[in-house]
Amino acid sequence: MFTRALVRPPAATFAQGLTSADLGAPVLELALRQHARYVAALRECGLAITSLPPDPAFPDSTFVEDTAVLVPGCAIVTRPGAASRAGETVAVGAALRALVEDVRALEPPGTLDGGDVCAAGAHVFIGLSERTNATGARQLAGFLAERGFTSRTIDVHGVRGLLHLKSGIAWLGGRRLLAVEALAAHPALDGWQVFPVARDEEYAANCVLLGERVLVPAGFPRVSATLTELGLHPLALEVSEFRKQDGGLSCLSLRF
Ligand code: CIR
Repeated sequence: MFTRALVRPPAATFAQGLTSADLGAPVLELALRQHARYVAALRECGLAITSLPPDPAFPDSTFVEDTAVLVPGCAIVTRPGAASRAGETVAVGAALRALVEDVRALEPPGTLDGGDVCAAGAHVFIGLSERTNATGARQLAGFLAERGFTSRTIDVHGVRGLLHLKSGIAWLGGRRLLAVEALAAHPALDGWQVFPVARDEEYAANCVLLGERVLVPAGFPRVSATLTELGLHPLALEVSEFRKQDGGLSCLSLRF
């Protein structure tokens, strides 16, 4: 179980970040309120919070998940695939060095966004995407193997609506996964118990398991019902302003 989370509230420039969603411009005040509630929920789940100051030089810097991958005792600072986000790793790397014993870093020409990394116990699924290339995935797999984790890649290029692997898949404990239809039958998921997410609830495939609780976006009753049937406790959070910027629940924190 995680004991800590690193977060970074949205900066004044948040609306200038990257997005492919056609949902309108985010409202900063509302994003800040939603972020504060998200952080409170992490606290309610028992996590100690490290909050970095917002940085207006990086409009997407609230999506901290993309800048590092954490496993017990080790952090791997990524090389985010979008040029405008590359510098976000400086502050996150510095913060992690104060909190984690062993901090590694990916190297060029590897690129990888943490949103492409879905840890499922001792196994890790790594998405190959517009942000994560094969070199970055291979480097990460090497670091993970040193720590005893197995891994497998899943190519999500061309999967409609998926910026990252974790936009379409989440670990629910044990051998259980939540997955959008386009990924549910992927060979990498053979041997896993996959709970499919209906087309109109795909955004909720990105949820965050914290012990028996699961942070889920508000407004997706069937995903919440699936989680409840599995004996989990969904905690619904409003994240409309982050969705407008292609962000899901998981990308707003690094949990370790
Ligand atoms: C981006 O395009 O990089 C941001 N606007 C959204 C990043 C979302 N990250 C994530 O889902 N892990």
